[in-house]
Formats: sequence, structure tokens, C-alpha cells
Amino acid sequence: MGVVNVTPDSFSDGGQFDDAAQAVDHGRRLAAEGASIIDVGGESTRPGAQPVDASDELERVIPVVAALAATTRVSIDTMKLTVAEAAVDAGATYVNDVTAFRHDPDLAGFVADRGLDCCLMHMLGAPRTMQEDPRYDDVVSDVKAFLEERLAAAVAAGIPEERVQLDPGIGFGKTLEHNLELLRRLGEIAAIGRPVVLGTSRKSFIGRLTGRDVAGRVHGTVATCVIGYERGARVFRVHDVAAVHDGLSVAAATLPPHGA
Ligand code: HH2
Repeated sequence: MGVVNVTPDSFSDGGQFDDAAQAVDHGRRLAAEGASIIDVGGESTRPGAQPVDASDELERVIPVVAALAATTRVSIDTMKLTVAEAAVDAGATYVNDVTAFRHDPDLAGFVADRGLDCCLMHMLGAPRTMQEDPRYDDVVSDVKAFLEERLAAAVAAGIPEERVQLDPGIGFGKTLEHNLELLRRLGEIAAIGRPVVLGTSRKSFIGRLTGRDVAGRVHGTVATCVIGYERGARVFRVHDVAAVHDGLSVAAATLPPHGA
């Protein structure tokens, strides 16, 4: 899953693709590098980010979704029903909601009615405050229980279980140690039985470990994806598709099939 943020303020690529034509070119490049789905977002969820109005978000993402959907599979990264509706009308077939349908519960019914795939992600709190002293009893058990509950809510809303993917939400209300523990024990999340989506790309915990700024976190990102793959993750939401694709190709050829 290649990331295209059509925002002025995303933590790693903010301002680079806030022009629609640049965003479309970038999405096409990521598809050519091996991404099978392009995730288009118009609202940053980085720590401290301010919410964006639906009208601004629509203006940012819809032309990009429409152009990319002509040649590649598109996911819409939004928590808002109105944005998801317009993006699906423009050709998106997957809804990536970092609030797991908690922000807009009607989004679940929409995904069900339109037969879409979706990703439900764990986040503790809201982006503006989520990094202020996050605490868990046991981060992996707590995240797993949350994802099981949101999966059940999605199924109760009419979404077939096969359409749901689950994401532990790396960096969303988590300390460095929480992120590492989730990666280390990702198999416990995969044991829920749905495909696990992993979003480690260029995130600050990699910077904490390597001392690198955002642009220098590609190698650390590849390492996290290979580790995640080995522990059962199957969708990798990344900015650096070519590098991660190479890393995963080698890992997939080398490692025994999951569960073998
Ligand atoms: N991370 C970000 C945004 N959306 N979606 C899923 N499913 N998983 C993630 O880990 C995830 C996500 C944050 O990264 P990015 O989009 O690069 O930055 P920003 O939120 O600042 O736009």
C-alpha cells in the first residue's frame, strides 16, 4: 500500500503533493514500483495535527482519487463518511479509517452497503493529544481486544469478515517501547485471523532508534516491514514502495509460509 498525502502538514511528505497533478504522478510512480493499492489522504493524523473540515478534505483528495482510480486500486484514508462517499463515487474501493468507525459510526453501514474492503486501526485517544503519556495494562493484549471488538462491530453493521483488515496503529498513542512490543508480538494480532496492516513507514520511533530524520528512515522502515512480515503482517502502508517491495520479495522467498 503506497501512501499519497495530499496535505500541507503530513509528518513525512506534507506539502510535497498538495498539488493534485504532483500527487497523481507520485501515486502512479508508487504503483509502478510495486504498490497494489494507493492510499490517498487529505487530513494529517500526525501527533498534534489539527482536524480538517470535510470540504477542504474533499477538495484535496477527490481529483487525485479520480485520476488514480483509472489505472490502479485506490484506498481512501479518512474518518469521515462524506469524504468516503465522494471518494468511492470517484473510484476508491477500500476505506482506511484510523478511528475504526468510532468517529463516524455510519461509515460502517456505508462500507457494508457498497461491498468495500476496509482497514480498522487502533488509536489511543485523538491525534492532537495521543502522545501525551499513553498507558496500557499490556499493549498487545489491549490492542488485540480493541481490534476484536471493532471487528465484531463491523460485522454487526453488515460488513463480511473477509472484507476487514486490522492494524495495530503503530505510533498512534504509543511510546517507543509500545511500538516495539507490538512489532515483537505481532503474531498475537495476526492470530485474530484477519490480514494485518502495518504502518511503520518513516515514523518517529525509527528516528529514535537510528538517529535519522524523516528522509533517512527508509532502511529502518524496511527492517520493520520484514520483521512484521515474518510475524504475519500482509499489508504494508509505506511511502518508499520500491525499497520495501525489494525487502519483502527477499523475505517472502526466504521465509517459510506463515504458520508452516
Ligand atoms: N499512519 C498514518 C496515517 N494513516 N493508516 C493506517 N491504516 N495505518 C497507519 O499506521 C497510518 C494510517 C500516519 O502516517 P502518514 O499518513 O504518513 O502521516 P500523516 O498522518 O501526518 O499524514
